[in-house]
Amino acid sequence: MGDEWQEAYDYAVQVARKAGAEIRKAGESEIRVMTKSSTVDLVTKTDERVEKIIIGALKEKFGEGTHHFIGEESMAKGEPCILTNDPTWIIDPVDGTTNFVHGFPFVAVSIAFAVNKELEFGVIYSCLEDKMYKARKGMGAFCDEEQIYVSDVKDIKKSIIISEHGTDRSREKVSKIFSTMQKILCIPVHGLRGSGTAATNMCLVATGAVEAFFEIGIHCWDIAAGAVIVKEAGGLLMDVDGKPFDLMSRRMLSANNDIIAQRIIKEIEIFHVPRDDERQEI
Ligand code: LIP
Repeated sequence: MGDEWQEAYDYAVQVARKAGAEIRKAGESEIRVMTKSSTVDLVTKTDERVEKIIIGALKEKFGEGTHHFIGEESMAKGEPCILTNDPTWIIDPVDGTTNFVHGFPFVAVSIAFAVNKELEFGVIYSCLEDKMYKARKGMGAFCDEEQIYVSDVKDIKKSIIISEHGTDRSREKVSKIFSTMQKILCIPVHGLRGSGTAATNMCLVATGAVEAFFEIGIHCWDIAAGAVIVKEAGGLLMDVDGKPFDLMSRRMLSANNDIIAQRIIKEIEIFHVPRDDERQEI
């Protein structure tokens, strides 16, 4: 693809850093909390305001008509979540909203860019840590200009695995999530972790801090940028049943290698979640 999207990539980094500064500033004042799909699926005025800042900056730079936008908060208001062949920005303005509300120090701005349904680049700014992760297809993954690589661990018993419990609190799903976590913990692995933000979790895979992260229930905007960063750091992505990665499926396993990935898949108890691109009741 050459340098066709280099300007967009560089600009996405600038916009992510600006959005992160807005989040830090907002965190110093009263945060007004609202809810979406459940009482624990939180959203704040900051999520909505920062998404408007990001999309506004991108529209100003690249025009209103040609580029499309999939943003978490726009989707929450009922906009269709359909990935077409058009240049498309996939945005989570505040990944880790619950962390943001509680002052738990992992909150990320996640911006990805796809053309012809192929992810071209991803940018994740962990704004409370002030760490800028980025990757462009075929050009490596970086954290603050230092190239990053996944772990070389192949023995699951020497791994740390990340999973999250998400926002669904139905007993059926919670029991499957925790039964899966129990089986993985008792392999045994060195540890189970979760930062509370999928984007940050994927950066932890990409830096080799952990060997894998999987989750059922995330959305395309949580993982699109992280997918590029993990792949460009030498990792791999797949569906939680081992089939090919499907950005809109709301299921994802990212790992440092296939040995670790296949061992985890054996333990995952899968439950249904509607796809991001299925018609949803508003
Ligand atoms: C979060 C995801 C995380 C998931 C949380 C939440 P948000 O995204 O990044 O993986 O477990 O439930 O969905 O809502 O903070 O942007």
